[in-house]
Amino acid sequence: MERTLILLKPDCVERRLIGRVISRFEDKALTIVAMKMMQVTPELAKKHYAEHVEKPFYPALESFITAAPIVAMVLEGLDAIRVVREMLGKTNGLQAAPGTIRGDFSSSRQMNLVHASDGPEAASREIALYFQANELVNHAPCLSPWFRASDE
Ligand code: FUP
Repeated sequence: MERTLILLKPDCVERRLIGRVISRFEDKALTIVAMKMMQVTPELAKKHYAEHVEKPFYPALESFITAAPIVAMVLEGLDAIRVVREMLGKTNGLQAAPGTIRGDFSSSRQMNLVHASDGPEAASREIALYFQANELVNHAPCLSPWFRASDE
C-alpha cells in the first residue's frame, strides 16, 4: 500500500469542485486516511514548493496557493502515487488529456485544481508537512475484498 498527499487547491474549493474531485478518488477505490480544510501560509507554501522558490513563477504561485482555503488529504491504495498522478493528468490543464481531472476541469497551468505527490520521498515529506502522525486513520475498509483479489 502507498500513501500520497493530495491538495484540493484554492481554485478547486472556490469553484465548488471538492465533491466531484473526491468522488473520482472514491470511485477508484482509493482510501481517504486523512482530510482537513485549512489555509496555506506563505511559510508552508515555501516549504511545500521548496524546489520552485527561486523560480520566476514562484511569487504568483504563492499568492495563488494562499489566496483561499484548500483541502488537504492523504489517500492510500495500491500504487496510489502513480495512479493519482495519472488521474490528474499533465500539469497544464490545456495539455492534460480529456478524462483526467485537469483535462476535464482546468484550462490553466497555475490553476490546475489538485496537487499530488510525485514520488515516495515527496509523499513522505509532504504528508509530514500537512499532517501529524495521529491525524492519519488506520482502518481496513470493509469493501476491500470487492475491489481487488486477495493476492493483488
Ligand atoms: P506538478 O508536479 O504537476 O504539481 O507540477 P510542478 O511541480 O511542475 O509545478 C508545481 C506547480 O507550479 C504546479 F501546480 C503548477 C505551477 N506552475 C506555475 O504556476 N507556473 C509555471 O510556470 C510552472 C508551474
